[in-house]
Amino acid sequence: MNEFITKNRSLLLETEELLNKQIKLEAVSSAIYLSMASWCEIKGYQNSSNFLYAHSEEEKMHMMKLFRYVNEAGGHALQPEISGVPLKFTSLRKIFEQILEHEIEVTKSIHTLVDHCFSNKDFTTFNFLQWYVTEQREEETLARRILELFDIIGEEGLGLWTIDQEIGKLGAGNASSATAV
Ligand code: OFO
Repeated sequence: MNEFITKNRSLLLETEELLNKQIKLEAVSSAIYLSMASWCEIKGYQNSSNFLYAHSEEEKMHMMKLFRYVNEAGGHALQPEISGVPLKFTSLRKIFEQILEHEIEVTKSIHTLVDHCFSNKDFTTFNFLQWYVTEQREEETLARRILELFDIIGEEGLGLWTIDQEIGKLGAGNASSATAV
């Protein structure tokens, strides 16, 4: 890094490290959702599969927003290495339970970053991260609403087919709000 950039970098090294960790987490989210989409597709849950393919793309976009921000702020965004992505799943319900658990972890990680930026008076990054705070609230709510479908509709008979249809509708609503961002 040249002297001008070193003197003018606006990111603390610790902040850069945390942002790179977040980049990796978003990349992992994208990879897991892609794997889930594929499993749903071969099992015949076409609407859930479409929902998850779109969700995987969204997570990639979350990763790229962070990636570009780190370099713009004078840091170095690191291409994350990902391994150990699960390829098989036990049920449609289990997939959405795993998604909720995963998103709760992502929210915690974003909050750690926000807290760190506030404590270090990095108000620019703090401000940048507010988008993620709102996004995480929406993603957790969506995963909870999908899980409610399993309890309300039940999985017997045509239950799973109906749940898959409803997931398709929730996904379509979410896609239009995502493009509005
Ligand atoms: Fe759903 O994780 Fe991105 O922000």
